[in-house]
Amino acid sequence: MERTLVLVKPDGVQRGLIGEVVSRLERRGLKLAAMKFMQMDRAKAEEHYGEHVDRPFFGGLVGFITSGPLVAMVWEADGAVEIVRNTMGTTNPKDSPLGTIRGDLAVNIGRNLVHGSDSPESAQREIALFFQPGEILDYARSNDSWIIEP
Ligand code: D4T
Repeated sequence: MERTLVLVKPDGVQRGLIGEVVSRLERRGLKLAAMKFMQMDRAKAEEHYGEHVDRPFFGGLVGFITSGPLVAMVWEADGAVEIVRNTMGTTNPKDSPLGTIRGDLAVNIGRNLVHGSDSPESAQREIALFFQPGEILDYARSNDSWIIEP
């Protein structure tokens, strides 16, 4: 089953939106496989956002993501990467449709509440940055056949 990394960033924690984000992903039908409340250090943040190292917003981004606790999670579904990104909306909340997390709850690209991996390959790399293999749980969900056609 495809897995993706989701972060509720420090702005989401400070604004009391952890439950809202988790609830939207649960209600969508995604399955939670791992969850951790933690603060990222600078080295992990620079690795996580390594693709943006030459962009002008890199310093601000690393400063922001390390500024307070965040929630890191692994969610599963067939097509989890795409489903999570659709649920979150576009990177810039001002362009994000109503009904998405960012479209409903955010206004600024530098405070866009959540992160979701952008490909299955990024997801594997990012999940390994936050979780040991043994922290990702495989379990049966009793209502699976009401969410996924067997
Ligand atoms: P994240 O990684 O936070 O889920 O964002 P996205 O995957 O949707 O978008 P991204 O990698 O292009 O950007 C990473 C992160 O940088 C912030 N950002 C981005 C910013 O502050 N200013 C900018 O101009 C851009 C492009 C927002 C998300």
